[in-house]
Amino acid sequence: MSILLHQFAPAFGLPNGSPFCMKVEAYLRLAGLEYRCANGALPFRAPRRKLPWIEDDGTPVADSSFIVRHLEARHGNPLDGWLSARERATGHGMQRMLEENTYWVAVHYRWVDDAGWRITKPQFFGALPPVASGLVAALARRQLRRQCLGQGMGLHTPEEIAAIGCADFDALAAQLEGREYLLGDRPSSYDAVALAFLANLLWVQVDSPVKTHATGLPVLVDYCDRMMARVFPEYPKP
Ligand SMILES: N[C@@H](CCC(=O)N[C@@H](CS)C(=O)NCC(=O)O)C(=O)O
Repeated sequence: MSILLHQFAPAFGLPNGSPFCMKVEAYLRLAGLEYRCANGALPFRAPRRKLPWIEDDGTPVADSSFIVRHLEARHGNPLDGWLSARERATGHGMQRMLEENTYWVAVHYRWVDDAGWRITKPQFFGALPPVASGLVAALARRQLRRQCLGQGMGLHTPEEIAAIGCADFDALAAQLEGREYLLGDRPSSYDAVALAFLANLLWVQVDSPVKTHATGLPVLVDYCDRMMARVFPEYPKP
């Protein structure tokens, strides 16, 4: 068995600055699958022009959710077999919220907001030679700004974006209240999603009203800290 995970290089003191890449690596670890990382992959070389993607014994699979479904089908499903249809539905809803909505709040704070961009730019582009770095970073920022507008998040005022993000993390906190893992006392694939998005908010140096709000919710902070210690022990809390 040979699983090769193509992803961005680690950033922000996390295994990945992309929550989608970090989700797949967290899933691989939670599921106990052996894998290797091809860090520093380029999105335009990926099968769907986004990261992550994997090669599983040479078979390419793109998109973090399709990757997880593929791994379950090919290597067994040690994480989600215990879930009821209702629990699965809850996990699915939380995942869609984080990936399709909260993600764009994070894009705003990292790529559009000037203060966030000053932190983000060196993390993602600092390894390139200086002239190329400035140019590539500016082009990427313009693309992300356009995507944020096209998706609709970028059309909101800063206050509205903060309210949207805070509401998502309130919902995640309510779901985690009194639980060790997102859906109960055992981990599921949905914990890979929750961990990736929480760590990419709470453990990243980009400040925002959403991060301040989530930092004030002990249920989120505790979950993030204990899941990071369990899944990525080589990455200490900043
Ligand atoms: N639905 C995809 C989303 C992946 C995604 O948005 N990846 C971003 C990084 S977080 C990317 O590769 N962006 C590069 C680009 O759009 O050029 C998944 O779940 O894998």
